[in-house]
Amino acid sequence: MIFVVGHQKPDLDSIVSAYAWAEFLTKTGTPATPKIASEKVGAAARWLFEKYDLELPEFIPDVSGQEIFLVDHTEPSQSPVGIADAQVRGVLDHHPVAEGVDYENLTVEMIGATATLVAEKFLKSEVELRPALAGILLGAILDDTIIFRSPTVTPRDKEVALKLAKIAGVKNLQHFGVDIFTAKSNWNEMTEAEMLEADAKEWEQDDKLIYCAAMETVDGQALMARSRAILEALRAKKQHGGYFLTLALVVDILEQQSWVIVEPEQAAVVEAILDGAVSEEGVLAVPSVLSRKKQVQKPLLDYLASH
Ligand SMILES: [Mn+2]
Repeated sequence: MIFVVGHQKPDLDSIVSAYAWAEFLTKTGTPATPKIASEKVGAAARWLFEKYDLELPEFIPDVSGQEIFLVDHTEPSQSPVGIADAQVRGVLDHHPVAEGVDYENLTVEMIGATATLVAEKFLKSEVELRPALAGILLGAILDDTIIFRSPTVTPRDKEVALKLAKIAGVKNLQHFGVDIFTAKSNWNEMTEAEMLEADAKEWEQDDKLIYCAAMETVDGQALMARSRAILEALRAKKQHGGYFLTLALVVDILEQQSWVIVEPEQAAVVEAILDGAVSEEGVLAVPSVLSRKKQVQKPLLDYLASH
């Protein structure tokens, strides 16, 4: 039995790709079971699987001694616990391959979602792609590409998405995408401290530790009405976590409008990499910033390396 599993911060792409790829492997003669590398599953995944009446994969606490197939990452630090003692039988991913890994049967393509790769495997084969599976694969593509708005999207993702929509009977991709992001935008159920933990990345440059939370929403105004409380949570996080800088990127995916929330005392660092001035309330509107990786992480670390 092969376990198909994604990374430890399981997003839709990671969970859905594992689910669908395990089905493909099983139907082509290699028994496989999907797993999730975290106990915490986001609201969007719960919503999507429920919509299609599918059962979410179970949590696998440790993959030591198991045969596994990795999806949506290669970075060992993101892999399930026990990865060093597992046999990796293959990889499907759309991120640059991590340095130093040497996995067999590696398929990595720079497209918008791993789910696109998985869907293509079905579409190019004789294996039946049932409507529910097409539905969750489509959902993962729409989520990972921010409904085709992310700079990472390619024509292949769109082409595959249209085919999946036909199979799943989805008439309006935009509406389906908004439904997913609405399911994900359960910020009103969270405290500001919880909001900072939901989708966070940590980076380090010259011993300076940075914490950057991202919050995607379909109602930026409602979320930004809480910016003062978010700023307080950022201050507390910085103090307790020993960070050089803590910041939050709020993205309204419908209006394609973003904001950075940061302590006004740290305005200089943010203003060095993004246009505009941080307000006294610690807010900077950044209309064209949709990608934390490309538009915040890289310029910020480059800036800190040279200052
Ligand atoms: Mn992905």
